[in-house]
Amino acid sequence: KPLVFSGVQPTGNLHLGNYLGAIRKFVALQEDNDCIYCVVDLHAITAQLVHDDLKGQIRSIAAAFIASGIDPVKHIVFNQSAVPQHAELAWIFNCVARIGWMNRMTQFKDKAGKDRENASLGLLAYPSLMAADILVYRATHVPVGDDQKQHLELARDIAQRFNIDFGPKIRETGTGVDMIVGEEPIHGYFPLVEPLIGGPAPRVMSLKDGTKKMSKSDPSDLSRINLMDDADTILKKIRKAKTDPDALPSEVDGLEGRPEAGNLVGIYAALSDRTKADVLAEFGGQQFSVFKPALADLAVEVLAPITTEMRRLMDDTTHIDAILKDGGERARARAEKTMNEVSDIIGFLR
Ligand code: AQP
Repeated sequence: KPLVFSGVQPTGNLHLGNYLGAIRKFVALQEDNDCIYCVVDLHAITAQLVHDDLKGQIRSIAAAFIASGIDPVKHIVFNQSAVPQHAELAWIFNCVARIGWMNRMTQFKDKAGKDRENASLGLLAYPSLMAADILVYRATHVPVGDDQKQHLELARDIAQRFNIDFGPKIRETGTGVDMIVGEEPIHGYFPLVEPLIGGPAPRVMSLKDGTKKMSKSDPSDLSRINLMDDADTILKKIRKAKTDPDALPSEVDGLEGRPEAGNLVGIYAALSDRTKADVLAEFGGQQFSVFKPALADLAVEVLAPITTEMRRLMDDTTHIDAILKDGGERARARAEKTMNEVSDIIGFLR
């Protein structure tokens, strides 16, 4: 079975973008794949070192995974810091990757802001740790939102560079797979990961500005729908969402140049497992005064059972803690095997 890996940072309340862009895909992929889902707490300290209740945040992301339908027995759910091999492989990847590659990352530019010299070194090296998260399991498929595409391309670059630099040694140890890089067949240890991005809302945009992604760190809570929002709050946020004065078009082309309208239609389509064209066939010609309440009802219908289950799991965290402990042990056993092989390929004496 293909091996799927993905992670979510415990950096605040999960929102509809995290759910549609990531968690819902995690759930769907369980059927045909071997899945590892991680709460990436080492990533959480890159932009901000001190967090009020990091342990609580870690548990709440794990609770969101379970409440959304991830099976922690058939698959693996754990937190990153419980498996030290992620940081160990990231160090090696820091030596494989080039500073120029990191400097080009748009997420680094956005998060570092104008005062780049003052950003943490961890924020710059974030994609190196992300590559290690995936490749320490030699995972091949990574479901993420569209905003992570550039980081996954970098993970491929790192894997390729490692495979080329250690080509002959990999051949000697015989642990790798054959692959074609350009014209040259390379016997490579690390697979080249495939991003799984797609659907009608690969990037869910802010409710206040259709050109900005919905984000946990947006200071306006009205810009996003949180997984823990109650029905009244969801209704209020969708009612207040920015739109233009025109009715909805009947065809997808008519959404061109109307980012807010396109976003709401995309959200509706994703929540109802339909295409945008399908949604417009139903709502084309209608005003937002009709479409917005329908969207709010749908969002409440999909999110309410998840919210209720998350609250129940967070009331007594014994169950979540047991899941994370068990997942951490199973993940560590796999990661250890990779690190032993990588150390051997590099030539460390252990
Ligand atoms: N707006 C979005 N639309 C679609 N997918 C999204 N994701 C995040 N925002 C959107 C996807 O959610 C997964 C987990 O994200 P994360 O918490 O690890 O990192 P992030 O991308 O930094 O999330 P936020 O909400 O935007 O947090 P801040 O504000 O802290 O930067 C990833 O798969 C991501 O693609």
